[in-house]
Amino acid sequence: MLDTIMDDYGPGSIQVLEGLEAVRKRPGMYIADTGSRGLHHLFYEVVDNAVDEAIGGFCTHIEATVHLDESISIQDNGRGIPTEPHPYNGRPTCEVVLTVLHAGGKFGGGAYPVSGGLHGVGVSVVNALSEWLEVTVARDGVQRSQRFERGVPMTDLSNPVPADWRGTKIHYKPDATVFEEVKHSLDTLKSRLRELAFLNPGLHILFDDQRTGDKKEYRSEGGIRAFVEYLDRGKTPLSPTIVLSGERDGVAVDVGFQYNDTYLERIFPFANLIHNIEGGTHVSGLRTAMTRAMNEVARSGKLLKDRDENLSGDDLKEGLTCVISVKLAEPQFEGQTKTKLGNSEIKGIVDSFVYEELVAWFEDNPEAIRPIVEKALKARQAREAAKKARELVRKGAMTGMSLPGKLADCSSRLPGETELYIVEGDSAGGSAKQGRDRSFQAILALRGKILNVEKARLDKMLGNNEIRTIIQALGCGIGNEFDAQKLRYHKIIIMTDADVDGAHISTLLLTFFYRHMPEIISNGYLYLAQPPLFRVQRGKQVNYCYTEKELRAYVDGAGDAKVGVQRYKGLGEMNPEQLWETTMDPENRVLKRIHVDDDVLADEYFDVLMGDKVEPRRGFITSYAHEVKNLDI
Ligand code: 28F
Repeated sequence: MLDTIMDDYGPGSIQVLEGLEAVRKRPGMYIADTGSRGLHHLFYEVVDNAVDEAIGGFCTHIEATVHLDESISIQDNGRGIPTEPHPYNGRPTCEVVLTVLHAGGKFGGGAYPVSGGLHGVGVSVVNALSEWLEVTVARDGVQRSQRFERGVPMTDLSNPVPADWRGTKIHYKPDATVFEEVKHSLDTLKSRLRELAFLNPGLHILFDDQRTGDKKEYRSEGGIRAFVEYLDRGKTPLSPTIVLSGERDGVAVDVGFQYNDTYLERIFPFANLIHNIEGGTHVSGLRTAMTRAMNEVARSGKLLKDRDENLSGDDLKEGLTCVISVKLAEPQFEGQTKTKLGNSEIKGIVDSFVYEELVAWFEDNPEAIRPIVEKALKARQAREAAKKARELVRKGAMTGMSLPGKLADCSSRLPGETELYIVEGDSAGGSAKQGRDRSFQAILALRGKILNVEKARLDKMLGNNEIRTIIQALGCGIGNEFDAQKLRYHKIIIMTDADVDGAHISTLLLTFFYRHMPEIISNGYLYLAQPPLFRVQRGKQVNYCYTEKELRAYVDGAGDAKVGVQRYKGLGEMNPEQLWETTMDPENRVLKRIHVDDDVLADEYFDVLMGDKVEPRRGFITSYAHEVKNLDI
C-alpha cells in the first residue's frame, strides 16, 4: 500500500528501506498467513493501491482479471507509477517501489483520506511472493514495462513505446512454493470489489474471472446508503436508511444504518477502507452514541415514560444493519487479525459526531423513532425471557444432572485433547459410540429437529431441546454468559450423512455456532467430519472413496478387475469399525475446519442457506457440502 498520494515526491520520502529476502523468509510477518487469507491479501494490496489513486482523484476505472493460471492482473487509469530515476539508488522509481520494502513510505502530514494499515504492506511484498510479476506503466503517451521473478528484476524497465492509455497495470502470479493454496476464491474477490465500489461512490470496477467466465461491473453512486440497502436486500425495513456523513477533528466519518424485522445485528466497520472484522474504537463510539441519542429522542417524544428504564445497547441491537467507515491519518490496527481499529481518540470523535447528527436527524424525521423503540422494547422483553430460560439451563448444569443423557462422554477432562462428535440420528450415534476411542472422544447424538436459529430469538432457541443439549454438553454457557474458557472440548466435530438432509442439519448447526458462539469458530474449534460416500472392494481389498471423482478414478484404475461398489446413504449403514476407520480415527480421517474470513460473505451464505426461499437453498446446500473448504465460511 502506498500510504499517501503525493503530487510531489523526492528524497527523504522513503524512510524504511530493506531488501525483499526478509519477506520470502518470513512471509507471515507481512501478510496474514500463507494460506488462502494471505493469497487474497496480495490481491487486496494491489487493488488498494489502485483505489488510492482513485481517492486522490487521479483514476476513475479499475479492472481486475483472474487468469486461467490463477495469475491476477489489475489495471487503473491513474497517473502511472513514476519512472524517473529515484534518488535512493538511481533506479526507476517504479522498480524501487516494487523491490524495496516499504518504499510506499509513510508520510506524515497531508490529508487523511488514504488507505493503509493492514493491507499497507507495500506492493513490493506482492512482488516478493510472486513467481513472476510484470508491471506496465503508461504516462505521457508512452508505456514501459518490467518483469520480476520472486521479487528480483529479470529485465530493466523497457524502452518507451507509444501508448493510447494512461495508468498502471500489474500482472502477478502468486508463488506456489510460498502459498499452500493458490486458488483464488471468486466470492472473496467479488465481495472486496463490491465493498470498495460502495465505499468509493462513482468508482468503476470491472471484474473478469476467466476461469469461470464470470464478468461483473461494480459501480455505486449511492455510497454507504446503497451499501446498507444492499446488505438488507430481501429483508423488510422497519426504518428508513439513516446516513450521517461529515468530518470532525480531521477524521472523516460515514455512518449508514437501518432497522429490519430480523433479530440480528450486523455492523460492518471500515477504517481507511480496510474491513475491521474485529471492530474497534469506531464501533464503541458508534454504539454509545446511538444508545444515548435514541434514548433521548424516545424520551422527548414520550415513547419512553419517566418510570421506564433506558433502552440498553443490547435492546437496540436487534435488526440493526450498519456500515461505518472512518478515515484517519494514522490508523493503528490490533487484535488477532490485525484488523481491529485501536486509535483511542476515535471513540470520542465518532461518539460526539454520531450523537449530534443523529439527534438532529430525528428532529427532521420525528416519526422514524417509533418503530425502532417498539422493536427495542420487544427485544428487551425477549431478553428477559431468555435470561430466565438460560438460568434454567444453567441450574440444570449445576445439579449434577448437568450432562444430558444423550451425551456419551469421554474419560479425559482436558479440553485440549478431547473431541465432541455431534451426530445426527440414533443409529449413527450408536455406531459412533461403539466405534469411538472413549478416552478422548465424546458422542452427542441428536434426535429431534434442530431449530433454524437464523430466524429465532435466544429465548425461543433455548426452548429447543437439541440446542439446549448442545449447550449443556459444551459447558460454556450462552449469550452474555458465554465463556470460552469453560468449553469442555477443543474439537467439536459435526458428523452428518453426506446427503442433502445431512448438509441441511450441518448448516443449521454451523449457523447456530456462527451466530451464538462465534468464538468457537474464531478459535478454530469447529470441524466438519467427512464420511466416505462409497465403499469399494476389489477381491479382498476394501477401500473408501470420499467423492464421486475418487470413485471414478478408482474404478478406472481397476482395469478389467471386478469392483464392488457400495454407496453409503447414511452414517447408519456403516458398522462401528467402519465408522471409526473412515471418519473418526485421527490417523485416517479428514476433518474440515470451519473458519470465517469475511463476515459480509458469511452473512450472505447464511442468508442464502437459511432464508425463506427454499429452492435456491436446496441447490446451494448440496454443492456447499462438497465445497465447504473453499467457501471460507
Ligand atoms: C495496478 C495497481 O498501483 N496504481 C498506482 C500510482 C501513482 C503514483 C505512485 C502509484 C512515488 C514515490 C511512491 C504518480 N504520479 N495500481 C497502482 N498509481 N504510485 S501506484 O507513486 C508512488 C510514489 O514513492 C504517482 C505522481 N505521484 C504518484
